[in-house]
Parts: sequence; structure tokens; C-alpha cells
Amino acid sequence: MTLTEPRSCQVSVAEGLLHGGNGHYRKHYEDLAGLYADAAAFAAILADRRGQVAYEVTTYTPGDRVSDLITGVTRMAPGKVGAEYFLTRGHIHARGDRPEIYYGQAGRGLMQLESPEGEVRLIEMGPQSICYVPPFWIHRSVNTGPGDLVMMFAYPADSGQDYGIIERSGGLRVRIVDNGRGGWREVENPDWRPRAPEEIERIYADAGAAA
Ligand code: S6P
Ligand code: ZN
Repeated sequence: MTLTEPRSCQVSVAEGLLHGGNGHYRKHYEDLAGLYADAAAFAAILADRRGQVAYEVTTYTPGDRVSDLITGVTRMAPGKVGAEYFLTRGHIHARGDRPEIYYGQAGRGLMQLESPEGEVRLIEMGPQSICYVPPFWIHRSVNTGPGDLVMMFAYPADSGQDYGIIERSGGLRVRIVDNGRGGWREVENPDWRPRAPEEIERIYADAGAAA
């Protein structure tokens, strides 16, 4: 039996990076077109911040099996598009039954979760808080604070990401906006469409161990 060699990586909370890993990508503001409700406000952000990093992800991936865990750090800048707080694209795992944990390192934010049927859960995140993202929940992070939101995460390496699921339903069911008192509130997304029963069935049918 050839075992995977144990590995040490270092989280830099100040930089919002994982050092010693083997993966790194950046999302720039222009990569996030279509995510936000206020198109004019997004155009204004782009005029100002084109080419700048909205969020970045550094990872260590030991292999590609279900028994390999991808470990990483995500760092998202603070800000709003109109009233709506900055967010990640969000996805459901392509193998829908694969879970994930997020562990807050710095900043303040939310894990926004939505079930295939459209149930919504909003989990507040800050340093030392952990969010368990159970199998089958769509998830994205939202930066509701004044500084970078930095979180560590871990999930099975064969999970994959389906980003189309949010686009197909016209966005997630709620949007997270400024409540005018320095905090957040949720508002209904009028463009949201419930997922078709066939799509929901397909998500659960793809399940492996957690079905
Ligand atoms: C992957 C995991 C994170 C996110 C990252 C960026 O399953 O949930 O690594 O990829 O937080 O978000 P997104 O929605 O752009 O992948
Ligand atoms: Zn994920």
C-alpha cells in the first residue's frame, strides 16, 4: 500500500492565503457579471475595479478520490454592489452528496445555503466559527463586514462544483443587503424560480453514500 505523505500548510490570516499548497485562483470583478441585482451599480464597480481581485482561493489537493480532502483558504474583499454585499458565485457540489466545512479566520460574513427545494439557511460566520455544509446544499459566502472575509474550508476531492444551478433558478432565493444600520438583512429575489422536480430528482439520484 502506498500511503499519501502527510503535509503541513500554513494559513496566513493576515494575507488570507494558504501557503505550502498546490492550487491558487483569483476571481476579478469582471468575472462576476450577472451575479448582482443592480446592473448599474455593478457597471460602476467595474469602471472602478476592473482587473482587481474580488476573491481568491488557495488550496492543497492531495489527490482526486473521495478519500482525499481538499483543504483551502478563501479571501474575499469587502464591499457592496448597490445595497447588496459582495459574494462568491456559489455552487452545489457536482457530486451533490459531498459535504464541506468552513472555518472562519477573519472578518464577518454569512454562509448562504439553499436546498434544492428552495429552503434558505443563513449562517453567520466570524473568527473561530465553523459552518458544516451538509450534503446537497447550494452554498456561497457573503462578506457583510468592513474587512476581508477569510475562511478555511475542507471537502472531498471528487466533489466538483456545479455553478449553473444558481443561474438556472434566476439566482438564489434571497439576496443579502445592507440594513442601513451597518448590518444585513435578507430580501426576496423576485427573479428566483423554483427548480423543476426533474432537476431536484437528478440532484438526489446522483447521490452516492449520503442518499
Ligand atoms: C469549493 C468550496 C470553496 C469555494 C470558494 C469560492 O467546493 O466551496 O473552495 O469554491 O469559496 O467560491 P465559489 O462559489 O466561487 O466556488
Ligand atoms: Zn463547495
